[in-house]
Amino acid sequence: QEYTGIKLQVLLDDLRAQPEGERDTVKGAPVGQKLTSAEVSSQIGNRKVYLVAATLRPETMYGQTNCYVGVDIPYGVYAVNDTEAWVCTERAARNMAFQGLFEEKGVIKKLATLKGWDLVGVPLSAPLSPFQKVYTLPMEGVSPTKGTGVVTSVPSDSPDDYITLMDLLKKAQYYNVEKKWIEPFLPPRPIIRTKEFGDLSAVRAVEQLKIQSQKDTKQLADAKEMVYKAGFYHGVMTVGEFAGKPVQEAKPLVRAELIKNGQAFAYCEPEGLVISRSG
Ligand code: ZZB
Repeated sequence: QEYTGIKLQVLLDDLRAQPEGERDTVKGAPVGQKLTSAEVSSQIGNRKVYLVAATLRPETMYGQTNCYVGVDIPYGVYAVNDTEAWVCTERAARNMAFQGLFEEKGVIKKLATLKGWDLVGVPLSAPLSPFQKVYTLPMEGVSPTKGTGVVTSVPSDSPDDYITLMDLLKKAQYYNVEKKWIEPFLPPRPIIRTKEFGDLSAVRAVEQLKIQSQKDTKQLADAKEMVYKAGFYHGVMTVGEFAGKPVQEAKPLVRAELIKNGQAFAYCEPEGLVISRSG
């Protein structure tokens, strides 16, 4: 499976500038506290820190509104070199090391360990997103054994991403998230038009299949497949540099552009080899 690894930069200065009171508003999870703690900071040094998300749909990066992590999933902060560190699962870091993405081939250098909870509320800069700052949010369905364990969210074209945002907003207290991390990014802005679902494929599919929450996993899997197919075979870009082009044409072009700009990289997942090392 060839993914595109998307680099979402942690806005460390913004995080540090947040007043203590504001950082503590999420019960049980002081926002980003761990990432900016003295202990972790000393390990990270002057490196820029990125959450890295694996996607099959680089052409949808124009619609990013947030990033998702699994709250109980263990993540590591891995040194890429002296200037960058990436946040992902250990399993992904090992794959990356063998794919030559880190300074020393086959070697991983872990700077810190975090739980997904430690990342919730962390502000990010996402490439091609119309928003300057997006936030890290919790999602129940994030798999620790797929991709990097970090998922970038495109609610216009991913039913899972859309319904999770709705869930979080409806039950902000239960999920321990701030509405201000969600409300400014809704409703989703259209980025791709399909003949099946019109301008906001994910929203239409969620309505059509009467999906109520992230717990409707069966219907969500169906919706994902329908929206994938519609986007791939009949999607036309309505925003960005390749507006007017079919998705099939835009996909490799957006990918190449992101990689050229240092905002993404090729990341492969050895199929059928994902069973042995979970978490
Ligand atoms: C952005 C995006 C935009 C995605 C979209 C989908 C869609 P697959 O086919 O099952 O491999 N994803 C990546 N990693 C994980 C994970 N660890 N746990 C849960 N979900 C994950 O699916 C790959 C897609 O699943 C990725 O592409 C990512 O979401 C998510 F408009 O990234 B995608 C109709 C789907 N649309």
